[in-house]
Amino acid sequence: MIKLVILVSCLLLLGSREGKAVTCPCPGDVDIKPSDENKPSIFQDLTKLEIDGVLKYLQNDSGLDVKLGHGAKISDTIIYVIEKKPTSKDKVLNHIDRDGRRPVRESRVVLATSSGMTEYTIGPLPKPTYHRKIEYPKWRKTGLKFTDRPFPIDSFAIAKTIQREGRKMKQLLHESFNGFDFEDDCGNKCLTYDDLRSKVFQGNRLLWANVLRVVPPLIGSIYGYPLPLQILVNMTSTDSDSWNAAKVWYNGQHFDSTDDLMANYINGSVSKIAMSYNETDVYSSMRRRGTGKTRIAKRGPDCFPQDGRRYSVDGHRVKYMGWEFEFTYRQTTGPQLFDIQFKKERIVYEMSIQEILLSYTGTTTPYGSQAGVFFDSESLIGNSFSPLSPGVDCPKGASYFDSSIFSYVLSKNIVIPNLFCIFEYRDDQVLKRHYDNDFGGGYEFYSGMPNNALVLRNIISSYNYDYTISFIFYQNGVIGTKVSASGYVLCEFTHHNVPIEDLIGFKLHENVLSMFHQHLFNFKVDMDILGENNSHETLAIKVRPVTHDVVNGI
Ligand SMILES: *[C@@H]1O[C@H](CO)[C@@H](O)[C@H](O)[C@H]1NC(C)=O
Ligand SMILES: *[C@@H]1O[C@H](CO)[C@@H](O)[C@H](O)[C@H]1NC(C)=O
Ligand SMILES: *[C@@H]1O[C@H](CO)[C@@H](O)[C@H](O)[C@H]1NC(C)=O
Ligand SMILES: *[C@@H]1O[C@H](CO)[C@@H](O)[C@H](O)[C@H]1NC(C)=O
Ligand SMILES: *[C@@H]1O[C@H](CO)[C@@H](O)[C@H](O)[C@H]1NC(C)=O
Ligand SMILES: [Cu+2]
Repeated sequence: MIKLVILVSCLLLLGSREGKAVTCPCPGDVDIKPSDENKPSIFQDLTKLEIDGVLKYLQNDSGLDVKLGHGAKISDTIIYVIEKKPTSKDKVLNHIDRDGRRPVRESRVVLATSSGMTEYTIGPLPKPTYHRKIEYPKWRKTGLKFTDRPFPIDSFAIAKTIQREGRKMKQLLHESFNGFDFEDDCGNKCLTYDDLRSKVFQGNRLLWANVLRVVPPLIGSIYGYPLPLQILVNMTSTDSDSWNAAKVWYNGQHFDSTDDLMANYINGSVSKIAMSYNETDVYSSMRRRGTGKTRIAKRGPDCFPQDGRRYSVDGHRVKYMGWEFEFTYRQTTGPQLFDIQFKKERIVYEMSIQEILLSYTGTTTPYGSQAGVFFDSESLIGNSFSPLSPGVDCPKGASYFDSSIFSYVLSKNIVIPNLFCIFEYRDDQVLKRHYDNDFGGGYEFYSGMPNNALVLRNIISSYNYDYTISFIFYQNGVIGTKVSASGYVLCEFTHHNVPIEDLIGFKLHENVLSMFHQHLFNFKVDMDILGENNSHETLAIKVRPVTHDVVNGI
């Protein structure tokens, strides 16, 4: 997790672009029909028009007193989620398979208020006239209180609190970290922080912030420059101006407040540290190191359609060889596929990401050792989008698709260019083959089939991480899902004298420890093979004696 300021500047950049499929400079046509904003398909998430309709209703007709944008205070009611309310599968199938009534499109809206999180159904779309509060399920005894609210909503207030606390420590910061500080005019000596997750402890809403150096130039990342300073932000009050540091950890010592730390620092009862900073010794995986490996500058191989694309896209519906499916993008969970058919038979009703989680363990710092499990859905997977870069994220010849989504940071709908890409590629291995060897240097027959497949790709950039998610459709009816992780690891400060066997993580630089962690990706797959009545069977293997006709092995 990192200061939201960075995220917002990207959003603004992206928000200004609009358009549909981006074509590429490759030979051949691609049959793409843009989707009609006025006629979204039954599976499609909210269109721009529908998000605007819900926003207008919330602001002007609902009486819910929502506040929009940066002006909103923590105690105000703000909009966290506006997405399509899932339509029940029965109703969808009744409409698409049995010509039944088209279900009403409604939205699911989550508001963050000073008393907690509340959820509403707002409809009908695109011009809502009603809202219904959704009651909590019976198993949940209480609603989600203020202290339970997702901390990414409060990123600005957290940043302000840290800056406020940081100012009180200016002398310590300058002496310990070569003049780096949290001031607005910090120039090229600025501090920032990352945070992993908030936790509620004895009714208090708390978050450890790990102080980092911003290292110019920002090619690469701040994540790898942790300092021996961490701040426990107390976010319990509904008035963020009263948020403060409930604990401060400095160079291995704990203090109850910034004032406490500073009083002890000034009278000399604190063990100090002075971290040197060498501007030319900047380490980052995103910087080119050394000279190129090839003697002649030649480009690597590429993959592109030889005779034009073999798929077509109508709105959000893709057709490729025997395949047909629909894709959409949801604010809370990101990419979703529906109605996946092979040879005109539906085999999957829905396939989607539901959660991406991380479990962290560090060594000795409070942030690292208390990190625990972080759920990406808390900052909304769909809002952690990443436009795809043609030729890098997807091969030459891919088709790109934009999508609109509600941004809780800006309280408005934004259009994300190149959110999805589609391309056909050739895997390096054959799909099937046989060489019927006659063992005399010849063969009876050979047959082989190259493995061409269609890929629908989307990349989730959740703060420091980038998850490339691919849905792959093979010629033999197999569907593959593939996720790969890139980006930066989160790091904590480590003393150079900690023995290597005591480190829970990998040492990347003298005082930099990349914490041990695991990534877990949770997909939903609703398979409908030969109808909707699926069954599940487990086959256990048992040993039973069998008498063979052969005698003594003859
Ligand atoms: C809500 O109503 C006000 C005043 O009637 C109007 O200025 C504003 O544009 C409306 N908001 C939206 C989102 O339509
Ligand atoms: C956090 O703040 C709340 C309310 O402002 C206060 O009651 C509580 O004592 C604080 N907790 C800690 C650990 O300082
Ligand atoms: C320094 O100040 C702190 C806080 O006022 C106090 O607890 C501590 O005893 C002082 N130490 C010395 C060496 O004066
Ligand atoms: C700073 O780092 C560079 C590159 O590693 C090195 O050549 C130089 O000697 C360092 N300067 C100091 C003052 O340590
Ligand atoms: C599926 O199961 C339901 C409930 O058991 C049953 O009523 C229905 O006839 C079944 N449908 C098919 C196609 O087997
Ligand atoms: Cu990782």
